Amino acid sequence: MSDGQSRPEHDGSAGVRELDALVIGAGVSGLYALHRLRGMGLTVRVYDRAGEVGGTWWWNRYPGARVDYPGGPFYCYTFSEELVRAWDWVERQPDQPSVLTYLNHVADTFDLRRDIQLHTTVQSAVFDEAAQRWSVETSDGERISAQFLIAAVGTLSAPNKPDIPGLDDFAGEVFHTGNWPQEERVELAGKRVGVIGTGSSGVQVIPHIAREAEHLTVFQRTPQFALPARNQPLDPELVRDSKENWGEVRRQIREYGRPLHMVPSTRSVHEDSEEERLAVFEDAWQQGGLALRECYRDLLTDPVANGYVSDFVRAKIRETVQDPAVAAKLMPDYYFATKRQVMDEGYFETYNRDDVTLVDLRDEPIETFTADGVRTTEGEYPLDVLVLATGYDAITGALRRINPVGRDGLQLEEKWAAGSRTYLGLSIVGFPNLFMFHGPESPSVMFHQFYGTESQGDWMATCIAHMREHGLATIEPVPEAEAAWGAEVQERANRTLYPQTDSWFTGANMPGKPREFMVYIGGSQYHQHLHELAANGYDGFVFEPARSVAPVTQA
Ligand code: N01
Repeated sequence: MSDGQSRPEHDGSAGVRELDALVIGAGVSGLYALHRLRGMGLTVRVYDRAGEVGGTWWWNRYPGARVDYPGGPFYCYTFSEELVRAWDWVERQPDQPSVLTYLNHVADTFDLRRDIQLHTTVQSAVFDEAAQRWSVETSDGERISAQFLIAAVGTLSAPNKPDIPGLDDFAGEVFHTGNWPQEERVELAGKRVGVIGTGSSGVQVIPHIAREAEHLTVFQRTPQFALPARNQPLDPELVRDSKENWGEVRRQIREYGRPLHMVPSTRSVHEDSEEERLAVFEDAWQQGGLALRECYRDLLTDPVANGYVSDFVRAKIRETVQDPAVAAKLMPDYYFATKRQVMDEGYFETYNRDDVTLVDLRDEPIETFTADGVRTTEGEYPLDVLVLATGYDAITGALRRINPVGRDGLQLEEKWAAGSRTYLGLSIVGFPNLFMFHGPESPSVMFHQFYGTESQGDWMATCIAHMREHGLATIEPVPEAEAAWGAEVQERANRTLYPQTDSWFTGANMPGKPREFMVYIGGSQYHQHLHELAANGYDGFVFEPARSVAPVTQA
């Protein structure tokens, strides 16, 4: 394709499959990339180690897994009115089986499966400078040469298995929420179950396990400001109106990154008296979902404002949990909402059960696992089953584990050793023709996931079309653009309280990971900027024509 022509898929002489674009991952982004790029005549193939399409929604099938954000009826691709009309969500926060069914429906609607290879892991990817293409090898020994390497690897797909002494000696069953058994049902009745982790996954799974197990012990390191999700059936009128006015709904998603009924307030907490403030908080609490985070404009920027809402939530936890000693262990002390907001359905009530024990690891750290359970500094907890709800090496982990090798043998691990460096969270200096969906320094997890995917995928498609039209073989950002982008991302984050909290947004959940804020705050501006950049000649990128012609710099 470097000469503007697609090559045939197979180069028979060398036994190497030739593609225009190789996509890693068959989740939300990978499916869109395939649909979009194949639609413009490229040869595209998607590889995924999972047994089905769906990405995170295939792996995370633990009891209680559901969209923990009021997405409905908008937890979907937005680009196709036909697709929107053909699908009906029934709940505001669809459960995992529904989302997986939806993604399978998308794969069928656009006939995607014929270009998706499942049960196949991309093991290595090396940029071949002479060929101006990526050389890729998969777990089944296939070799592929692709002009473009598209990482649709997911932001929360590289599970974090903590390094706890003795964990491998534990004789019971161990499950990670992000790698839950696919075929068989996990039988918990009559068993003593331990859960480590109280993030979104832990908070979702804990009430379900408590109802099923003989006894549940929760090992908590950081208490959470979990908010009531208040999931509910969707209002049929809202669904009908949305479908009829999809253009307008899509505009709102593009502008706000979320459904319109969740637009943040423009009011400061300091404009209200204490009584008014508490009434606003109470109203938002009753609405559920993210309403509390959005009810004043300064909750995430002003420590005093954040203190007010933090106190409000702590009081709610105290009201809900009957035993004051247990409630005390559940008091969060970081800035409210500066970890990814957790939504709950009966989480705090779970601690009122006689068959649930809460262990505060700050008071009694784990010494070791044994064959029979866990030993902390204060005692022994016998277990039959352990659930690790310990999260992910987020945003950068999945691509770092593949560790692509760019120009001059530069490994991504080395490039990102001191922190992720990208231009627009899409591309990396030294890694030509590598595009990332939801990479570090993009809005990723802080914007409507499907719209963000479509916007980035459309940008990639437009860029590739531009390259074809002009006979260009490679695209790569220039170092100055990468440095300036990184500075802007940090500067935006530093206007908020987010960087002050240890979270997976900052890499602080993974021992040894460089601390940096990995998300671009200001999603709609990002997407606007992307498309202006494409219209104005790709400022900050350098293109190379096929070998033997001088580079064209557009920085
Ligand atoms: O992971 P987390 P998660 N010893 O990193 C604890 C998305 N999601 O899987 O806070 C003891 O948030 C850790 O403690 P601490 C969503 O974006 C979406 O729950 O680091 N504890 C924390 O309590 C979410 O944010 C949905 O001190 C250890 C927990 O494990 C993201 O995925 C559902 C430990 C990890 O929490 C990740 O959520 C679920 C150790 N060594 C998730 N190591 C839906 O929308 C870690 N912890 C459906």
